[in-house]
Amino acid sequence: TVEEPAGPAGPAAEERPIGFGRMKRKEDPRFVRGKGRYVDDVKLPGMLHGAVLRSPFAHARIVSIDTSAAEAHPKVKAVITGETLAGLGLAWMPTLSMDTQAVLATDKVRFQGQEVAFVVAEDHYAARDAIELIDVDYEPLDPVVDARRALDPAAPVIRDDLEGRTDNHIFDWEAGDRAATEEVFSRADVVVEQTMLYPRVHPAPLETCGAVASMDPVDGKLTLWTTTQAPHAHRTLYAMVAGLPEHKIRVISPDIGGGFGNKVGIYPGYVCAVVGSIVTGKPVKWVEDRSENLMSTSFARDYHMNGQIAATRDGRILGVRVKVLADHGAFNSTAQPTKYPAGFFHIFTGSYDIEAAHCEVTGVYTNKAPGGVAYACSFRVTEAVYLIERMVDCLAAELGADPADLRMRNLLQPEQFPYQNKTGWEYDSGDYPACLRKAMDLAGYEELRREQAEKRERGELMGIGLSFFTETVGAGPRKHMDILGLGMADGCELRVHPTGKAVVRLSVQTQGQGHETTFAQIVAEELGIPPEDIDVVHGDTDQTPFGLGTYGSRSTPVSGAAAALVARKVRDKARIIAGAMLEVSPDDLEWTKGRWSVKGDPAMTRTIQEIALAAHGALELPEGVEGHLEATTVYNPPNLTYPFGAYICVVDVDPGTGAVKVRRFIAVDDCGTRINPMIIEGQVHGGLADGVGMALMEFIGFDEDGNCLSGSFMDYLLPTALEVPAWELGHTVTPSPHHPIGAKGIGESATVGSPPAVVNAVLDAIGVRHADMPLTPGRVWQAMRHGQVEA
Ligand code: PCD
Repeated sequence: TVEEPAGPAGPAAEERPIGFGRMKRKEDPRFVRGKGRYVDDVKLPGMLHGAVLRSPFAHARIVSIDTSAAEAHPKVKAVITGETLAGLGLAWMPTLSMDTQAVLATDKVRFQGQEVAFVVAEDHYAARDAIELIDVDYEPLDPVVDARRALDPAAPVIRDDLEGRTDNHIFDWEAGDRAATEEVFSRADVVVEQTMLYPRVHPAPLETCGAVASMDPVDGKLTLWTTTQAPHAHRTLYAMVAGLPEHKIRVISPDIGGGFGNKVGIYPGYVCAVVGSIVTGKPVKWVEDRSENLMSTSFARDYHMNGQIAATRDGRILGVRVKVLADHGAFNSTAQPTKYPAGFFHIFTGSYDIEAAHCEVTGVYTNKAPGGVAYACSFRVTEAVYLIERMVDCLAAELGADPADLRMRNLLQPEQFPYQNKTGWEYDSGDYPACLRKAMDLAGYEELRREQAEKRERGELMGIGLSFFTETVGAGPRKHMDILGLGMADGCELRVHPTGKAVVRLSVQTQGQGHETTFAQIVAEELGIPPEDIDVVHGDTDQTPFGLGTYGSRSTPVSGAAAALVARKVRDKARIIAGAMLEVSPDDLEWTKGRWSVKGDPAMTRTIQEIALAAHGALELPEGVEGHLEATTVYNPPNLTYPFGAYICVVDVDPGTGAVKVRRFIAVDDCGTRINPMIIEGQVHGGLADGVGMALMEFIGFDEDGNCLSGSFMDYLLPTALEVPAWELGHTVTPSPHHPIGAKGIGESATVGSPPAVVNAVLDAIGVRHADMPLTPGRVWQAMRHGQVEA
């Protein structure tokens, strides 16, 4: 492993790491030259263009649809409605949560922006013009907009398509020990209760969702270029749903301009593109615009939470209990492993050594877009971290304790790992106090508190907010986790060519994380082949082994392990071949990076490149050893990995306007063994910006009729370089004991950990116990006047 040099540029070319270390991304020459190849760049001969007609109403009965004018448009090739699809058995599709979702509405529309019809035309503009020519007669119905009213007996039933449905209830779920929790609450000196909303937000990737479907009428093979984070899972689902033979489907996920959970699910537009291609016999492209993306594809969060925390007077946390009302929108298409309808929310006990915990989650339908995706979040861990980190601050306020002291007092201790938490998770490793101490030192915590006290005297509002988070990433062990029955193990293949260059084939798919670099580094670390000599192939089901895809920061924990193990298999085979080359027993050889040498005689040595050539050459191989140098593996993780971190945010609030300035942000992350520190820093920077965005400006709002108020970037505000400070990063390294290279995920840590730090800082500045995100100037101003604001 190369020492991490200072400065962002990393080592000069001649010092580039053969393995882990700071190294510029192999994919960037393509991206910075504008040579990436995205779905919308795919242009096929004779390709047609599709557009979706969407519902203007949140809830309405469809009386009739007249497509005749659209069909008469000279450039239109097909108009597809729910009725067309019903004829093919495709009007409804299964969701990731075993619910059903309308591909194109047949009976009712259930959210504003829902897909009603699909037009295929010669060009994109004609398709867009023609959807305007479709005449739909709607009979508006009362919508259910507020999840807290969804279970009112008088509330209209949204999913009357489901047999026997009389209400909007989806599921009840609980975790932890209710009785033990009641017991600790009954003997607590202090109980603090707080209601809070984690508002509906959107992943808002730079590239929206889209697909190009090409059904070859001759060989019956469907090729689908699509913005997917999970190409193999998508292929299998298309096979199951559409009844197409799986080997006749090829899903290609080319360069993807950001996923963030938005590209995990299958959207009606993809299915329509496929049907459009089957109907017209031509390739069909569908790419949604920004408003369609914000209004109809997967939202995230929307958890109404009521938390209670119990403690002793001297600040020992005893227990936590939570009730959640989860707004899942019109179709339950939340992404999470089957067993967990509330995702990994039940890790809400966070990083603290507590005696008992219990949570109850109720999911409901509302007339809003479906989704509930894990936006930069391993299945609801974001909501969990927000809940506990806000509750700890509420407790600190109640006790008059310093939030850092209170956390330090209750953090799990290094000797408690592996730690079995009270709701069923086994945390693999950690040194939490060291991490928090490091963040406090980087921040100059004590000095900041002094500065704050002085400023308070002058009427200046400065706030310091902390959060300490534990994530659970790398889903997951097959025996506990599947999505729609597909187990969450990942395949990997490695082939070393005769000249010692290699190709590694992954089941996961990068959306900007830098897999072409880091997976080459993993193989390089294990085999000593330089990363630039290792090609990473991914995102094409015809070219790669099966696996469940990239989300929940699972690529490094699962596929990263597979890549290391497949390289070790190759290394073991290389040993036998090296033995034959050197005419010694393989047992007499020892490995140093890149070569097998005779123990005690380092001159007797063969490099991995020499061995690769011999493996393909004329050398007589030992009995039982096949030629060539390659291997495959499937990795089923024994546990998830538990990255963690300590974040400190410093804000200044304008007492006149409520405007928040994030002045400093200190983030100390621990993701175990670090493959590429430069990429890790990029991941953390991105996630911190996400967190500041959610805390201060992002949310998908609705009016009382269910009109979406956040359908463009004029209303859905994303943070820019102007709203975020220069991040101050640090790290600790606590390897995962069960991962072959000790690595944990990092991709989502900062998005998960940062919102509570920002919110805690703002509330600390204005001396208010709670106000719901996003803390826009208006809300902060209101909170300063009224003491609390709930959304
Ligand atoms: N790493 C390193 N080391 C360690 C770890 C890690 O180096 N220890 C690195 C790797 O290799 C990569 C990255 O880092 O490259 C990341 O990783 P991870 O953690 O494993 O993760 P992944 O799986 O790969 O990815 C995923 C994530 C997610 S999930 C999200 S949201 C986001 C993140 O990722 N997204 C994105 N980040 C990012 N970035 C970008 N650029 N883009 C995008 O889209 Mo979800 O669930 O989907 O919601």
